[in-house]
Amino acid sequence: ASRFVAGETLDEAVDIVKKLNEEGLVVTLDLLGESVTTREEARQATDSIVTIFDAIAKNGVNSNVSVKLTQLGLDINYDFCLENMRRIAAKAKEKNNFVRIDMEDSPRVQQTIDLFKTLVQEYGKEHVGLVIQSYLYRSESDVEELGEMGVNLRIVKGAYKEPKDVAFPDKKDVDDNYLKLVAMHLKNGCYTAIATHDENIINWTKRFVKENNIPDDLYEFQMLYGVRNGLQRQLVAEGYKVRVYTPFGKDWYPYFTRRIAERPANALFVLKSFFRD
Ligand code: FMN
Repeated sequence: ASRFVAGETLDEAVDIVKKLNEEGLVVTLDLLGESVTTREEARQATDSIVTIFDAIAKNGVNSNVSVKLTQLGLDINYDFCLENMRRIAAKAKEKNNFVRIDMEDSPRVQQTIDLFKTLVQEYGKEHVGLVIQSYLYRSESDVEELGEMGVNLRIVKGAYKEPKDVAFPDKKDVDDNYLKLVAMHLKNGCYTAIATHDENIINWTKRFVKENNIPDDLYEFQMLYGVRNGLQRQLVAEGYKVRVYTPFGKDWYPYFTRRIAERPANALFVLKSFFRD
């Protein structure tokens, strides 16, 4: 397996989940793939994702699943995508597990939120969660509204190239908004995943939960597989819950491209991974 991807097959990925679990980390598995253009591809992705929940249950590993709606046909047809997501959410519920919908680029945000709300009504907030990006101006009002529903959110900075009429162009504003969104959601008593490798934000969160007596079962840290491995394990040693976002599969290109955009030094690791098997 390469530095950022846990193999091409579900079996390889499950083996990696076992190893991560042994180190005290929990996992969210992600079948690589996005922006599909045919119903056939979207149906296949849906079938494969349903199978992930069976493999998690069968192997008794601690993992949930993250998905992207453009992998499930959002760009083809909203109702078709909703039907695919219903199959996935039903499976998550059947296995008493959880599916989180990743957030993609800004033209898809409204549809993603609408679809998510429908799923929460049908399957319950224990089984479906969403991602909110702190670089978007709209996110504060989204978190306010989603907070009233009491849903589980992962807060991220945002990984897509966005125009400045929708997203803060300055890093400082993105970071400030991140803290604001985390504080809002936790104070609303809602489960919050703090997904970042930014130690300033992580340290701020540690202080915030202590000062505000936020219970341990209301939040977790999340990081990407292969990124800041030492920090992931250090947080586990300190007693925090840490979930590793672990992608697997063949369609790794767009995922790698975003990782290189975030940190050009990652390019070397990506290049090296071409020369391994
Ligand atoms: N970015 C998105 O735009 N949508 C996502 O759904 C998303 N999920 C993420 C999940 C995890 C666990 C992590 C750690 C990051 C995720 N990101 C996502 C990427 C972040 O937006 C960001 O680009 C990346 O974490 C680098 O910024 P950092 O300084 O916060 O680590």
